[in-house]
Amino acid sequence: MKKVVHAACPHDCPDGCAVLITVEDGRATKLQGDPEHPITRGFLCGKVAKYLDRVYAPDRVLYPMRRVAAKGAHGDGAFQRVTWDEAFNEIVARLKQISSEFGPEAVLPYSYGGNIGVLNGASMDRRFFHRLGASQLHRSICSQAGEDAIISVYGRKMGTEPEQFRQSRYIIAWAANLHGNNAHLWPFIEEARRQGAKLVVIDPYRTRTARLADWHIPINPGTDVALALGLMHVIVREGWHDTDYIARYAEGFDELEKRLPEYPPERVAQWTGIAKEDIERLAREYATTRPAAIRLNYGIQRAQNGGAAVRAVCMLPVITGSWKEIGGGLQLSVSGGFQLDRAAMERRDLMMKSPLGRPARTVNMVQLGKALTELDGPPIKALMVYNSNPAAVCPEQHLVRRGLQRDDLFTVVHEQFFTDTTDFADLVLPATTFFEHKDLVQAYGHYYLQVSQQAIDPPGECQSNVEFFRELALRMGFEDECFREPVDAMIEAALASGAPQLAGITRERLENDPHVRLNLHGDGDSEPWLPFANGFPTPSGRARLYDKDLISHGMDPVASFTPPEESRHSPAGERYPLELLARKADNFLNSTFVNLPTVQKMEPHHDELEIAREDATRRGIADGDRVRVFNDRGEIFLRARVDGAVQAGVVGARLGWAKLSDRGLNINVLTSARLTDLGGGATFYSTLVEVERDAASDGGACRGPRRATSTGGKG
Ligand SMILES: Nc1nc2c(c(=O)[nH]1)N[C@H]1C(S)=C(S)[C@@H](COP(=O)(O)OP(=O)(O)OC[C@H]3O[C@@H](n4cnc5c(=O)[nH]c(N)nc54)[C@H](O)[C@@H]3O)O[C@H]1N2
Ligand SMILES: Nc1nc2c(c(=O)[nH]1)N[C@H]1C(S)=C(S)[C@@H](COP(=O)(O)OP(=O)(O)OC[C@H]3O[C@@H](n4cnc5c(=O)[nH]c(N)nc54)[C@H](O)[C@@H]3O)O[C@H]1N2
Ligand code: SF4
Ligand SMILES: [Mo]
Repeated sequence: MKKVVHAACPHDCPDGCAVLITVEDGRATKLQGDPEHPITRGFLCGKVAKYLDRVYAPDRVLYPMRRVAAKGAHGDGAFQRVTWDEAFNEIVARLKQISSEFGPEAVLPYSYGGNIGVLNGASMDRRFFHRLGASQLHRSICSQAGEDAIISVYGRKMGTEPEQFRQSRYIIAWAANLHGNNAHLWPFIEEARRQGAKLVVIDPYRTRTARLADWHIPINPGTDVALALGLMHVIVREGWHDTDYIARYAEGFDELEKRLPEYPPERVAQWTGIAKEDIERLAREYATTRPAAIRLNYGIQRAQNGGAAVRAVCMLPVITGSWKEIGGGLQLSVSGGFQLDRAAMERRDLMMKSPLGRPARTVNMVQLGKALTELDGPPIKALMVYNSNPAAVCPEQHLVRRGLQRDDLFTVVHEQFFTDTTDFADLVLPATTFFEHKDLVQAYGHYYLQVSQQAIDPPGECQSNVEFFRELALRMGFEDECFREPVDAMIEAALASGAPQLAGITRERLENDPHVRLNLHGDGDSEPWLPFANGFPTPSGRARLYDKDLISHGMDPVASFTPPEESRHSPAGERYPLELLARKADNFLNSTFVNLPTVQKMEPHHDELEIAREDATRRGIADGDRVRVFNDRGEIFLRARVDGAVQAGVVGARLGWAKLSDRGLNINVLTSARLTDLGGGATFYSTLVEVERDAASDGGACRGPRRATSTGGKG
């Protein structure tokens, strides 16, 4: 028996790929990108192309496991296999006891982007925690500053569709690592370039995209607000702005104009490290080559001033009127186009039925370390982790680990692999991959909606997030009907929001046609869609160049440049003079895929610190030396790669699993839990460090990638 199943990749990636899985006798034997999907166009990224290795990995979690060794211990002998029944009984007993002794807010869910499927990302889990009265998690670790900022200017997270980049004549990839993080936009850009378009990359790191671009502009980290305001300074000074579009569709242009004299190119050059002539040229080319599109990505908003940065960049296509043109505008996230019924999925109203009878308090996920060690109010006594690997991805790793190490903390981790976080779990529960469950999948980089079909049976005793939280709710005695809602009914409910974008899009239709574009024009028209050609979904119908609500956040209601506290422009720069780009790896997905040998081979430089020659020479560091990278929060050891992809003053390193790194710690030992100006987001890219040659290592080379020891998932 051979069949081809249509699935959709639910990993946290803008591309939302359509995946064809070949199944023979119940076993997946091949996968490929759907050639007919308008964005996937027949290819998958390198890591997901190797997905059979992940699904059938020998070290997958296949059965519920209970810790029998001290917290922190992993490998053989750390866990013992238990039945699902035993696991559920223990969880129910502990949650009930903790809720009655400390109140339900002593329970904290912790999830993020492991699976961004509509159901497995946020549905039954949220219902469960809302009904319980658990603390709410502010899911801010990735994009909150940028999301709040784009909404502040445009009213909704929408932008240029990827297909339209082929019509652009000037493309700026602004903090957008296209080859690494957004590979399916690249063919559209190549198509544009064949017709004469120019590609400009603004990134402190020389990504592969930067190397292939027509112009790479390395910018000092955290100074994009100044650059965007400087560009607007030149554009308005030269009269290249679109006065008609601004008059109709923007508010606050007068206030913006008053800011601009503070950002002449000479001054912006000092902050950004970009020559003033280049600022003039970029402004001229961007404003006068039409249509011009900006692919802005979230890298820009992981700086302390990230909210202001995204606001300022989002203003550019407003003042040039670029939103009127096919192939113009900007894309950050387009997820606001989908308008699914999230309220029906998440059921926040259930908090009123919890013992609290009110909305529970909110804990910021970026500050997990603090929450586990020194929170005001009820202490966190139970932590339920799924779709996330906080021991690797969270900043202030030492504090996070100290919290996770607490013996009085009951930690449950629902996972596919024995990650850094399962090293601290009391119970590890086996989770399905997207091959093994059904879901509805949207995207944040295009406007197509997909039903992802289940291709194979779950291996071992794996359960999806939906089924795990459904059963847990029933065993807790929650009687509400929503906990019995079948998966198909949930998909139908998500689609039944009544939004015009979803008119005529039913579950049946999605099951038969895997290439359904949202009804963007509201009338089924498949023409290119210009989201903001005729105004913005704000109360006034205009883009907010001035947003008075920002004042209550202590922000400039327009946008102005304040250097991050950890940057070379701040006093802290004297002690720790190097700005660390604590980046994602091009072939991993945050901390996912890191443990797979075939994927490790694609990422041979993962344990390196990239450093400019002059910074290395000044410190007596040669290529290949083992170096200590440190600040007040801690130290890690990496291998120096001199003349990597960074300019002087900046060093770069990659995110991976802590336990596969030297001394069992990764770069998040060095990053801070300081929050962004807007949205309470993470500031991974506002990190100062110093680097020194590690004399102790003379003769001994740094260890290469290691494999996690199997914890005997097969029991
Ligand atoms: N291969 C791969 N793909 C991924 C991921 C992954 O880990 N690996 N992660 C996924 C996730 S969770 C996300 S959120 C998306 C989005 O991914 P992004 O948020 O776009 O990814 P980053 O790589 O963090 O940032 C993009 C670029 O911004 C640059 N940058 C850093 N600081 C600054 C700055 O101050 N100014 C400017 N101009 N640029 C700066 C970085 O050097 C980087 O090249 O990618 C997704 N796709
Ligand atoms: N230094 C530094 N730190 C960063 C970043 C950075 O650029 N630099 N990026 C940040 C960003 S943008 C993000 S989004 C976060 C990402 O942080 P996380 O959302 O924690 O993402 P991952 O590290 O990919 O871990 C996701 C985990 O979910 C598991 N998983 C996958 N599917 C399922 C499922 O269906 N069910 C269950 N139960 N589990 C599943 C995977 O096996 C994986 O271990 O990291 C942040 N941390
Ligand atoms: S991770 Fe992104 S590029 Fe790779 S298959 Fe999934 S959606 Fe496509
Ligand atoms: Mo992210």
